[in-house]
This record gives sequence, structure tokens and C-alpha cells, in this order.
Amino acid sequence: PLDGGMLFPRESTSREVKELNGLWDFRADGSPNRNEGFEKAWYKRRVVQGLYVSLFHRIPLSIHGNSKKKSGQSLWRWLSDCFKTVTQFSHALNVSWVNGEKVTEHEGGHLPFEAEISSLIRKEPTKPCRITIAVNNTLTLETLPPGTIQYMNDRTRYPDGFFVQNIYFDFFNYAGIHRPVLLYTTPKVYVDDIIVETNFMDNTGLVRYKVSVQGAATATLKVTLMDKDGHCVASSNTPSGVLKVVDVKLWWPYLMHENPGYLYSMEVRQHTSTYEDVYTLPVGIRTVNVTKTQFLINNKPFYFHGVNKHEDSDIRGKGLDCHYPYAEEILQMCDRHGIVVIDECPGVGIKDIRSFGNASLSHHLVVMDELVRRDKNHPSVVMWSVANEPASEMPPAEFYFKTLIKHTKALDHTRPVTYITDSNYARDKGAPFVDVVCVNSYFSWYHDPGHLEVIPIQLNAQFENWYGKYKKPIIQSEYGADALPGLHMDPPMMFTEEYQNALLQSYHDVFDQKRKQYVIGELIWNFADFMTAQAIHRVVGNKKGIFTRQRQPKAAAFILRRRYWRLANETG
Ligand code: BDP
Repeated sequence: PLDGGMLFPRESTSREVKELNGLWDFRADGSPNRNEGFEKAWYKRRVVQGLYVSLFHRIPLSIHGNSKKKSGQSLWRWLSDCFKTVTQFSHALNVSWVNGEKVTEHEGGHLPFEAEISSLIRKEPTKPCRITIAVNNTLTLETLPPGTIQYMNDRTRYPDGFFVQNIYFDFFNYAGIHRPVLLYTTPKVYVDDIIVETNFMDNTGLVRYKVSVQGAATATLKVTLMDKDGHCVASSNTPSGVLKVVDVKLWWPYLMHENPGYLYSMEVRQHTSTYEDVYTLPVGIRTVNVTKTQFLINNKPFYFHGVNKHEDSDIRGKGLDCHYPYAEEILQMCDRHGIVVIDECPGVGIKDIRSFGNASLSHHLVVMDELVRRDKNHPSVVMWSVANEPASEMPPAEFYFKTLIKHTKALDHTRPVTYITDSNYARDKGAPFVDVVCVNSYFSWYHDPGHLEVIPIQLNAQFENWYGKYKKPIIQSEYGADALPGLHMDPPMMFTEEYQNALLQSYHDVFDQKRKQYVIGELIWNFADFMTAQAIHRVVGNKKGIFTRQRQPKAAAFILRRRYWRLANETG
């Protein structure tokens, strides 16, 4: 189990949050084993020349907080989810220092980690404080995503020290700090975690909650649930219990209800004789259930329709608009708007049999711990995905996915669990353990390129085979075609906007036949064009976006808009 909760840092009368955004100084460690920054202790001083890898930030800190807060009684901690991990080179982790003293290390990018740094800041309270982070985007068979480093030793063909980082996924392997770095305070006795599970019976909402407090053996607690207008609808003073909400307003997905994304606020107020802490958590009351043929939100059939996204955009590269998994700020927006999310960990590219070993599995379990810890309270998150397109036909995949899915269900029994497969229904070894079968397929693109006429027969067979074998609802979790914006041809040819349209429409015809039966969703690959590694099948990145990398629509975007309105009017 992980140490402590990971409540999103929020301001309150007892808490202060500073964003450490802006320009950080950075320097690349290009030494052969990427160790120079550690050996020469770059974190002890300011080094600005060069590219990146060590990142420095100097911030003026007032440790007294503002007057509303009890001065000198705060814990400062900083939080980050910078990117990627390393084991290949001598330092296995993302490492962080404050004023030259190491405070934490963390394996894996994409998910937040934090350290409590009050004692370091108090040492020299009048001096500016320097935070240094070493990040490494080297991928090995045991990282998530996995990768390998291949040294090229033939000096007649490659320069000295030449190596390539092999990856098994289709997005650019960025490095750096991609999301906000936050510095925040809590009182010494503080609300460390809140777990909320929701349900309803007739008109009464049920909010089961559990609050953990750190720093004191006993503390007085007051839990108040308020509606959108700030009226108290239920309250309690025990650390765990069930709040009953009469005439509940449920959290609904967008277009399924006139009130999508309804959120209550749960204020948790904790105090001892010296300390008071206040934390307010948004709460959406809804249920999720899966039957053999349906996905139910609040007991009504829900049909997934929308986009897959990558953390990528022009000029900026990777940022907040993310995937694997999305930044928590994006999930908060989805909570508010009623946008439904399948929350996926960075388990992409598990293709090599060695990535099914014990070390990989143990790390993957921890990554699921971190994902569930961060996102458990988001109503928008309706399902966990533990991986994308693993080699799930390999023999060790059975034990691997059985263990991983069981673990995830033990962490959260309220949400279904899946992974995304592109393997054959007859050979896939993990599907017995998922609640919903999620299948990616690229008929008339990677298979039978140019032959749109194969889609009806192959896609129908795909659905019938999976459903016939597993009797579980199915989501088409990826489908699509590359289109270069502005390229036109009739009859449609691959890479034109017309071909992308025709391909999507053929898929849609089949979805329409099957969605009344057991197909419960369709997710387009991809929302917008994105950068990838260079390859002969990529023309400056992947062009399967229905929007360009600059977020301008291709013709396909209009087809989807019409389709989604039609779907909404039928079901909503
Ligand atoms: C799918 C992968 C996705 C790729 C896509 C493609 O899940 O990451 O970008 O193929 O090749 O198999 O466009």
C-alpha cells in the first residue's frame, strides 16, 4: 500500500497552494551513462547552459503563510508528476532535491508524487529556495511504458556511443516536467485522504465516505455535504459513515440529462485544540454497473461515443491535455461537464515476453495503486484500463492480467476493469478477467489497405466472435485512418479526407447494427494528429486525428458531430 493519500492540492482557510510554473532552468546530461549531473552534484548550484534533464526552480518562499493561516504551523510539501523513469542508466528514478538536499525519488512518469519539505525550508527561512528535479525518459523492459536500449557497436557504421531507444508505442517519447509543480501547505494535523463511494435508492442518494487524518491520534471532525447553492444536505461528525441525501440530484453524463455533471461539495473540517484543517471535495452521486450486454450509469444504458486523446500539441509538445492517464485537472473538468472517462494507466507497449516478468508486474501493481489513489473520487471515471494492446496472446499474459485486474478490483470494487486488446479473440489470454471487452481494429488500413469493402464482413465477425466467446459487452476502443488535411481524391484513396470519412462511415454502419445488442461504445482514434517517433509509415507524426495537430477540423469531424447528436437524441 502507498504511503498517504494524494488529495488534489486545494486552497482553503487552512491550506495554501503555490504553482511553481514558469520557466525553469534546465540542462541535459549527455554524458555516456547520464551520470554527470549526479557526480558533479548539479543540484547544489545553478547550472543553466545546455539542454535539459536537471530542472531547477528558485522560488521566494514566505513560510508564514497568510494571516488566515496559523503561522509557522504548516507543513510544506511539493508535488509533481514529471515524466518517465529509468533503470538502464545508473540512476533509476526521478529524483528531487530542495536546496541541494535529496527529498524524494519516484519511479514512473504520468502520476503524481510528493514530499514533505518543511524542515528544509525552515533551515534558512529568509533565503530563496531552490528545487531541483532530475528526470529521465529512458525506458527499459521493466518500466511503464516499456522499451529497450540498443547499443550499436559497429564503428564502421555508427559513431562512438551510439544507441537507440526502442519503444513499442506510437507517441513521441518526450522528457521533462509536463504538468504543474505545486507547493502546498497543510496544518500539522491534516486531512490526508477521503474515499467516497456513491449509490442511491429511489430518491435518496447515499454517500459512503471515509476520512483519514494524519498527525494526531484524535481529532474532531465535521463532514458537511452541500448542494450547488451551498445548502447543507447532509452532515456527520464521524470519520466514516453514510450520508443520506433526500431528493438527490444524480451525476449524469452530458446529453443523458438536462443537468449533466451535477456536483455536491463535501467539506471536511477537522480540528484539534491547536490545528484546524478544511478540505472540500467535489462529489458526484452516480452508480456504474455492467451486464452481459450493457453498461449502466444510474441504471440506464450508456453508449460510449467520443475520442481517444494523446498528450501532445503543436509547439508545446506534451502538456496538461493528456492521456496515460489524463492530468487530474482534466478529470475535474470532465466531472463538471459530465464527460465520461475510461482511466488508463501507462501500460502501453507490453509486447516483449520479458515485460511480463515479476519485476514488471510488481511495478504495474504500484502504478495501479497510484492511479486509483489519485482518481478514485472522480465521478467522470467510470472504468479502469490496466493496459493498451499488450501481447495478451502470450502464455504469461494470463497470470499477469488475472493478477493485475484482481488487484485493481480490490483497490476499487465500484468500477469495472478492462484493458484494450488488439489480439485475436481465440488466443487472447486476459479477456476472461475483464468486465468489458475493448477491441481496437484497423480493417482496410493496416489490414487490407485500401479495401473499404472488407469492413462490414470483418467488423461483424470481430463482434460476433468476441461476444460469442465471452458474452460480455464490447467497446470498439479504437478505429480510424490517417488523413492529411487538404488531400482529396474521388474515389477515395488512403490518406485523403474522403477515405477517412468513408472508413469511419463503414464502421458506423456496423456499430448501428450491433449497438442495440451488445456493442456499448465507439471511440475514434484519434482526437487530433500527434507526434510519434520517425518511421516510414509516419509523415511527421500520426495523422489519424479528426482534428489537425493545431485543432482545426478535418471533414471527419463534421461526420462525427452529426453522428454524436443523433446518438444523443436517440438515447437521451
Ligand atoms: C493502435 C495504437 C495507437 C496507435 C494506432 C495507430 O493503440 O497507439 O497510434 O494504433 O497506429 O494500435 O494509429
